[in-house]
Amino acid sequence: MRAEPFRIKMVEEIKLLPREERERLVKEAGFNLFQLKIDDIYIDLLTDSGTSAMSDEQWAAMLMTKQAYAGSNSYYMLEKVVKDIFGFKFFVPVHQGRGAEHILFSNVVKPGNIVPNNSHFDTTQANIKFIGGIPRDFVIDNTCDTENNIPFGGNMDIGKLEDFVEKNRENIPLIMTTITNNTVGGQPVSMENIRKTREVARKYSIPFFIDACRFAENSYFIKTREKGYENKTIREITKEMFSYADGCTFSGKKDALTNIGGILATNNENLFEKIRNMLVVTEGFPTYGGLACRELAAMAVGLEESTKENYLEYRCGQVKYLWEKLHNVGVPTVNPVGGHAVFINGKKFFPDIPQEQFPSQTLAVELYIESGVRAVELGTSCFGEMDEKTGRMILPKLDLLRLTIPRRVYTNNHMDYIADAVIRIYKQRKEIRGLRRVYAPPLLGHFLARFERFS
Ligand code: P70
Repeated sequence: MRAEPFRIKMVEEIKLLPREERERLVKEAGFNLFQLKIDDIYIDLLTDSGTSAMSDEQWAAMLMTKQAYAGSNSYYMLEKVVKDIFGFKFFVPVHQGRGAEHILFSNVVKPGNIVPNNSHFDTTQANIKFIGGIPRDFVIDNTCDTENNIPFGGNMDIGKLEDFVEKNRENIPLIMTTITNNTVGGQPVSMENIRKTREVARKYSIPFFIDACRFAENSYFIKTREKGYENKTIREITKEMFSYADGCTFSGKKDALTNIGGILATNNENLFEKIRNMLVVTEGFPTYGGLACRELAAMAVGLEESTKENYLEYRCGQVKYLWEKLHNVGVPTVNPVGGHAVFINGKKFFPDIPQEQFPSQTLAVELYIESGVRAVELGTSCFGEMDEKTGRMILPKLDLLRLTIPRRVYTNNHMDYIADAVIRIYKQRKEIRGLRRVYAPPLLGHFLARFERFS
């Protein structure tokens, strides 16, 4: 592996609190790590969203752009790169991914409509439900067995999708695909699968949108894992991927290497008009879309940087470095490694903790106490739903802990520290007890949930 394709120009101090402090703080936080303060965290692996280190060129562009309510030059910088990378006819900037989701779904989804996706992520799911729609996942079956080692574990099950679409055509306003598939371990989606999803959408005249948060990492996996793409550039791959879609939602907080921002794009002029009209009411004028102009500039430059192959090789290489350290000693990781994070299978890590007792959330709590590292649960707390009739929880298939690696922020020494801490907990796993959830709001409950420890 090559070393990082950058030098470090500015650093930020991080501190490791004493273990007793960490014990006290996590208890006070209701064993929910979203409630901790950043100063109480040594290494923050909660998310790769909005946590990237920006480049000197991004900071320079932020300073140089002119702030304007209408017609800012950073909008035109962004327009150029968005046209080049995504290729859709129309787009608007939005404050972040969920802003795009809310505007898109408000204009195309009616109460009772069903939206198929390979896997909806939490905000996508919530925004569909918020307006009375029903999100349905069609990810391939065997990806849920985290030992399957399939190169494109994020793929849509095309057969199941087509069966479902055939029976429910009238009730499906759009089909989506999420690249990479965050819910199932950041696994990529193949070009072939995107093309076949498009074919189903075309056959039944349904619009097809891509949730493009991690499009650059997905393109890198296509280049390195899919036959026929090894000699294509990332931009060529990206262009082909988006050529199959009618539009996209995009959170710039991930692959565009910014701290805030997103876009909503479409080829449909009528839809675009509705989007723009709503944008003016809920986000802002179309040349700033809820962002300061400097943030548009950072996103424009970040998008250029995100598609450089040496950057992606470093980025995906660092995630793989951490994954190998854990996988090689038998920690039950999701395999093969995905794009933005190493995922650990909580149910396999703690075989004695029942899923109702939140094994991955338990691991997140233990990891913070052990090492000051904050990871995030993507499992029973994040995706589990309450069955209103029985009052019992509907358990999701997967219960994962995500060690999410911010872009260009931590070194491989940090990765070594994280791996050592996880391995120490793995060795003591028999002694660890699970959690009981005592509070959770109905939508996106994991952000504000509170837990108690079984003693
Ligand atoms: C993450 C964050 C955001 C996201 C996404 C996909 C595939 C849309 C969005 C919304 C959310 C998160 C989760 C746990 C902890 C902190 C943050 N994903 N589609 O980390 O985008 O956040 O810009 O509204 O992954 O995966 P936005």
